[in-house]
Order: sequence, then C-alpha cells, then structure tokens
Amino acid sequence: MTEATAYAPANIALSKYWGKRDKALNLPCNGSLSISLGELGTTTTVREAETNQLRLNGNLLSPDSGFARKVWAFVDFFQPDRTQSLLIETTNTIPTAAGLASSASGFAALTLALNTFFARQYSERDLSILARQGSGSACRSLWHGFVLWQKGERVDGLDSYATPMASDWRDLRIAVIDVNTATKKTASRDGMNHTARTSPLFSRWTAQAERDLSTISQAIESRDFQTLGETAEANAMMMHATMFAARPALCYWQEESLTALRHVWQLREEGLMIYATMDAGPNVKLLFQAEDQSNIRAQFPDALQINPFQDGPASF
Ligand code: 2P0
Repeated sequence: MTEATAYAPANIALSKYWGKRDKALNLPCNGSLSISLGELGTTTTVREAETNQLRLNGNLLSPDSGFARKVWAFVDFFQPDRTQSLLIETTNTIPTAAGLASSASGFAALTLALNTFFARQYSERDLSILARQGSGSACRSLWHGFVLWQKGERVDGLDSYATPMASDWRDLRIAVIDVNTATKKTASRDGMNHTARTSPLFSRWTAQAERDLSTISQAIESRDFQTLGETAEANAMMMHATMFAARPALCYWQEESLTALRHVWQLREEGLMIYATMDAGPNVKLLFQAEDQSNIRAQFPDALQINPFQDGPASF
C-alpha cells in the first residue's frame, strides 16, 4: 500500500476517564462511556515519503514538537524497524472555535490509517488497545454512537479496550458552548496525574465513576433521557470537584463556564430537559433532545449543535 486514509469521530464522555493506573499504557482507574460526534473528527492520510513528515491542518510540524514525538513513537507500534519514511497528513473537521479536543479522533484515525497502510488487519479490539496507547480516550473514537471503555484488570492492558453499544438514539442532541479556545494551561495527562496523586477525593471519584457508568449504560438501554442527563452532569461535576480538591487545586473553569452552567440550571428549573457536561477545559457541552432544539438555539444562539446519529462517514 502506498497510501491509506481513515476518518475517526471526536467523542464526549458522559461518564469520564480521569486518572490512570498505568501512565505508560494509559490504563484507567475506572471505565468510561462516550458519545461520538458524527462528522466532527479527524481525517488522516499516511503516504510513502523520502523523509518523515507530519502535517496538522496543512502545517508542517517540527519533529521536536511534543505532538510529533507522540505521533512518531506511535508509528513504531506498526513499524518497529522504521524502514519506511512516511508523510502523515492529519486534518480536523472540528471547527477550531468549538474547542473540542482532537487527540482522541487524531490517534483513532491514525491507528486506522496505519492499520490499512501496513496491511496489519488487526481486530477491532486490538485497534482499540493500540489507539488507547496513543491517547486514552482515542480507544473510544474508533466507532460512531455510544462507546464503552472497560477499565480492565490486567497489568498488560489487554483487557482495557472499548466496544460500541448497539443503541441508535436519534433524538439525542449535543451542543458546545465555546467559552474559550485558547490552549489550556494544564494538559489532560498532567492534570489527571496530579489529581490522582494529590486529591483526597480521588478514590471516591473512581468508585462513583464506575457506578455512573453502569447507570448511564442502563439509561441508554431504556432510553431514559432524564437519568442519562442527570448522571452525566453529576459525573462531570464530581470529576471537577475532585480536581478542585487536588493540592494545589486544578481548575479548568472560567467565569463564563459557571455563567453557562447557571443558565442551564435555571432553564431546567423552568422545566426544560437540558443537562451539562464539561471536560478538561472551560467549555460547557449541553445534552438535550431533538424536540428542544429550537428552544436551545434561542437560549444559546452561538452554541454549535451536533446530531451524533446523523449518518456520517463510517469508521470501519
Ligand atoms: C474523557 N478526558 O473521558 C476525559 C474527560 C478529559 C476529561 O480523556 O493522557 O487526552 O492521552 O490518556 O485521553 C482527555 O484525556 O488523556 C480525556 P491521555 P486524554 O474524555
């Protein structure tokens, strides 16, 4: 194969991954469950080349940049002897203004493109295990829809991989309120390690996160939007509370984050079925149903609305 291209969607966790039991293998302390973002993701092409080159959104990256080092180390999983030089072109279809992390879709698309390029024909399970080693949340980005990453117990991580859930919940909607897209101060990797090491709430967090995962999983099966929304929001708040309790405190929020959350809580008091989640940044993501789409647009006119089950490019 002289060229291979693959697409993978970004994902938002409804029950979060925050804390590793093994930093080198990205093995989590608890399982997590996400919803993929359809057409918002990453397309990656791998080609034969004279020298190794990495392009991100059209720009050539220095081989010394942190991201380039991670990418080339990842390529070694597929080509340990480094005989073939490669041009890797990776392009995000996520509007930069949405401020959504792209490392998950980036490493998932790279995993799929390398698998085709090197004609490896790895199983979906093995691809998820490989993607996880590029970036933990990437193991969930190989599929559309709801995806569950089981934490696993083994020290080699061979039982820590993601699987897609059968549900096709077409009325589910997501919106992203862009609070601030400036580069975040603390990378997720450093933030979760700091939290695991210093937050006295950490063990409570991992135990509750496992329970939330199970509650959300059941809510998806029974199409219980209220339970899904309440649990996803509570899970995100507890993850951030665990970070606030770290020493020193870790806070990804900005003033506008709390303003947006208060807006959500007020609307809910008025009877609107809307819930919020937040990741390792200040943006607030909304969960709601198709019937409330125009209402949400009126309340949050600048938010990017996403229909996760709209037909997007297939990943496998
Ligand atoms: C998640 N996040 O479950 C959580 C919620 C951010 C907050 O996964 O170190 O980029 O590469 O394994 O996957 C972001 O962390 O971290 C993340 P690494 P990753 O989506």
